[in-house]
Amino acid sequence: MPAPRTVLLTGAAGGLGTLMRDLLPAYGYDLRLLDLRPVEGAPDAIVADLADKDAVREAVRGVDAIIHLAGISLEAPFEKILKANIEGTYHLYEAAHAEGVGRIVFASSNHAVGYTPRPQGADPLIPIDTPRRPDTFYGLSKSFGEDLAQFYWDKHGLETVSVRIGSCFPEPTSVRMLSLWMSPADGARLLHAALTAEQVGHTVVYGSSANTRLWWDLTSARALGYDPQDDSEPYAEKLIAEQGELQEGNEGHAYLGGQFVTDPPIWPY
Ligand code: NAI
Ligand code: 15L
Repeated sequence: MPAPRTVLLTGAAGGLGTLMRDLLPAYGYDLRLLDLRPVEGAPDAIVADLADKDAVREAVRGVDAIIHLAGISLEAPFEKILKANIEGTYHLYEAAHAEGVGRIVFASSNHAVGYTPRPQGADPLIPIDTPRRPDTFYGLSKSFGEDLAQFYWDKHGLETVSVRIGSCFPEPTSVRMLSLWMSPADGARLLHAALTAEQVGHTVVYGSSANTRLWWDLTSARALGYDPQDDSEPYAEKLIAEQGELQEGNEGHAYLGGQFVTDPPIWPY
């Protein structure tokens, strides 16, 4: 696939969208922005709900690829998740197929596999083909998104890289995040690799930096050309002094999904 230039970025007003719309233009992308909410500093951004099939179809028309970040990013009642993440992602894939868009990078999440026990001691890294074990309705919607992506590849030849993002924030803020953190700069590197790698079909990758305390296997991400440059380790001493090490026997520390297993943060809207 030739390097895509015009890329639709959904969820552009969100935390990750804001970070990525600052970083991705340096890779040569011309971004078209979409969100349910106005995008600060971007009066040309498309303000639309993924529920609006016609608006979604119009938004994807003429782009080379899509980075799909929009949706509910925490736990919520199933009905809300159904509309935004499940039906919304379906509308995006239908529109992309109808308009001949070749590739989508889908923001999946560690919460699609959140009930996977976290590796301890000499345990091996979690492989990319570990069975999906969603920890919330939110994680379930990401698991659906990965299946949807596989289906559109098998049925229609529409390519996707599903990125099971760990925690992409300017800095890690918890001891768990020392293992899952993806620096914004590595996030942009990974999205660029996912947009430009040859023949991805439907490829699933984990999305994090090259953390010393990594829990998962980055081989499939590296195979796309991703070469992470950051490591959360410089933050470790301070976070561990403040919060203590993760404890055996604490259910909220036992799984990849952390607190989402026991007491998930709730989508506030
Ligand atoms: P966020 O909640 O800050 O941003 C999501 C954006 O989607 C918001 O601006 C919201 O207005 C928009 N949105 C929600 N429903 C919509 C709809 N029906 N139509 C159009 N826009 C809609 O979330 P964040 O952190 O920026 O995450 C972006 C994506 O990455 C999400 O899909 C999230 O599930 C995924 N992700 C993020 C991680 C992270 O560490 N930030 C970790 C794992 C996954
Ligand atoms: C996610 O999937 C969320 O969207 C993000 O806000 C973080 O909570 C992240 O996972 C995480 O597990 O740290």
